[in-house]
Amino acid sequence: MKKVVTLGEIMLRLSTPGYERFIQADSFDVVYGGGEANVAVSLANFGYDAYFVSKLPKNEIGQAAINHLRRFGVSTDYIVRGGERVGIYYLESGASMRPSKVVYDRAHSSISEAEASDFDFDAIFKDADWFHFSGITPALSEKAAYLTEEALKAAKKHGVTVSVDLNYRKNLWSSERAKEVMTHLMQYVDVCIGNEEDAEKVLGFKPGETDVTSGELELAGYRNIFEQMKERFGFKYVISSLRESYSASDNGWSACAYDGNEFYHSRKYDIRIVDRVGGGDSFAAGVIYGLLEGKDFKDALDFGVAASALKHTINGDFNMVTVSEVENLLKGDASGRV
Ligand code: KDG
Repeated sequence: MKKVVTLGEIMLRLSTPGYERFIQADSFDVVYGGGEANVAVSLANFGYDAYFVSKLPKNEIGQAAINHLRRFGVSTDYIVRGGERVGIYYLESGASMRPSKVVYDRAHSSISEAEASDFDFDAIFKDADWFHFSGITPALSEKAAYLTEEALKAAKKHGVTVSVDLNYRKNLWSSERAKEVMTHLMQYVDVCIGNEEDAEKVLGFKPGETDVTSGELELAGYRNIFEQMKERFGFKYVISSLRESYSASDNGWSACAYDGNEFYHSRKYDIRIVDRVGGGDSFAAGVIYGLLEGKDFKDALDFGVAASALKHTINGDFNMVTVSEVENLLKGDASGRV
């Protein structure tokens, strides 16, 4: 079985019930989530040995986060216990023309203050097939950025394929700081994944105008920057998800990718969103699965988009769908509402 490793932070997610506003809610719904943990959950559901590497405090909330990961099949053997706290994020889900809101309370979380020496990266990567990280972890603190680079060095030393989800988070760092840190980390990356704003905010590559022209996305700008990114960083594949927002809850969902030779725009789905958080993570996980299964990059992209279209129908950060559910969607009507 393929062994995939992700590194990052899992947080307690407190969301207002239904579509209530923060100032209106009398209670919160509880789940756990975090970009790289969400990727691990998807990959565990696809049947891989998915390991999530992190640090969580030795208290019941830390244990609850671990239990939550285990419940969905993620291996937690490399999670180190200690430090002060589990990070929290508050979510108010948007609807129609009202966008979602996120408030972070994650300063001094255990992983943001972890030392590289807390982890035995050689043991973690020696038999791994894939390592995935995202722009969220290096944004947490200087220590977390250092830890991420140490993990990347070890992954490369052991010949592990590396993917990144650029995942720009404006509440964690400025675009200038993101560029400084992430540009340096790109030397370790084989597969670069992002969304419409990530390439610009994190690496300084703007796809140009991406507005909707006569119902069609303008894709020439993506091909252009993908060529430049591949040239500059030597990525094997450059990939972006593409969201056409009809409203906060109705979206077109597709992706595009470049392998140095061909540029491909995936199938598109029109989705009515139940919960969009983790949509990008489920997409990254689907692409990773497709590539690890030896699919052509276009099929891997279609698999990622379909997996992610399904995620948008599931409440919470995690994508609990199986390979056959994704394949069934791929066999069905690609233009149908999910
Ligand atoms: O991609 C989804 C993440 O944004 C969500 O799980 C919370 O990890 C999170 C973050 O840092 O925003």
